[in-house]
Amino acid sequence: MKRLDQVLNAENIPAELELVVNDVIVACKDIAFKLRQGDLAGILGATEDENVQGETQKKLDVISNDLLKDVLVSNPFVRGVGSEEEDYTIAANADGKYLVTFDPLDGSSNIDVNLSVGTIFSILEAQDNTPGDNQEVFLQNGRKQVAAGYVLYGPSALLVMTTGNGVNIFTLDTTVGEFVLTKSGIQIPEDTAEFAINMSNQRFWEPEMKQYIDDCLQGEEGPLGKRYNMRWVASMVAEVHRILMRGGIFMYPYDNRDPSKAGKLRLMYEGNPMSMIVEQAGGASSTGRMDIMDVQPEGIHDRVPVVLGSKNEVAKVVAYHNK
Ligand code: AHM
Ligand code: MG
Repeated sequence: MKRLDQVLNAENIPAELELVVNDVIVACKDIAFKLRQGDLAGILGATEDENVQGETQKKLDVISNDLLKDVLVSNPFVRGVGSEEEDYTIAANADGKYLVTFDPLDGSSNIDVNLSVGTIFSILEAQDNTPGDNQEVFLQNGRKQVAAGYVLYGPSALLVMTTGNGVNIFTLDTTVGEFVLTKSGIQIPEDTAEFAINMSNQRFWEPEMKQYIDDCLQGEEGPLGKRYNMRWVASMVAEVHRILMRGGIFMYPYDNRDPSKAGKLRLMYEGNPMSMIVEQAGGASSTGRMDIMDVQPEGIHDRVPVVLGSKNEVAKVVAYHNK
């Protein structure tokens, strides 16, 4: 079976990029190990701090963030890092070419109940000499990503990633501590009858999204003409992975709970990397009105409405928004 480095070599990506990916993975393996230890390692529970998003940080949010940050800022090819858990972007090496953004532990409300969580990462190239502690250098749209991926810490730890040459899945072989290729050329089925959305926010959605879900709930008798099933893991990594494996549509739409936040998920740490993976697997990814990867970020922590998954179902949601 092929190891991650062998697969990346075959994709002919620059050696420096490979070394950056490698460091992300070194940190993820450590996170995977700590998650396995769980309560035995004293890592569960919350801290007393809030992150820049106004969310209480879990101990493991902080530990995972530090692991990724520490390994990446000492990589000579990294200009800077941006994290969901950091107020500002952090400078690494002035000569470094790559910018890494990450959500160190996505779905962190699942940590203390022993359910799936994940790490999401995105890699961009610096376009000029701006240092990494200036967020401007990061503010590129998702089409500029040179690599994106996630590690799903589930029953097995899986690395799912793309460098723009399709999507590969690697499984962590815990007997040797290496990710080995277990699936390649992933293709998301174009049609689906399975949606994932947090229905408790329904009253805060825009009318277009309300209408689509109302129509799904009407099943065979409704305008969409099929019976839908629903899933909600509250862990985007797990939802996206389910969609890669068997199709589906995942939505965290715009809602007006807080008018300053255009949805819950963040463009640079969640929206863009997941969109690159989904598109590379033949799926689609939209805000409901435009492709997520065409959204121009204005700030490192920008939020974005997310509708992604099976191509034909995403097209239906977009059509509701265009009506
Ligand atoms: P997080 O990055 O703080 O963990 O938040 C993102 C997560 C996603 O993984 C998931 O889709 C969503 O938040 C769940 O939200 P909710 O708690 O509203 O169900
Ligand atoms: Mg997240």
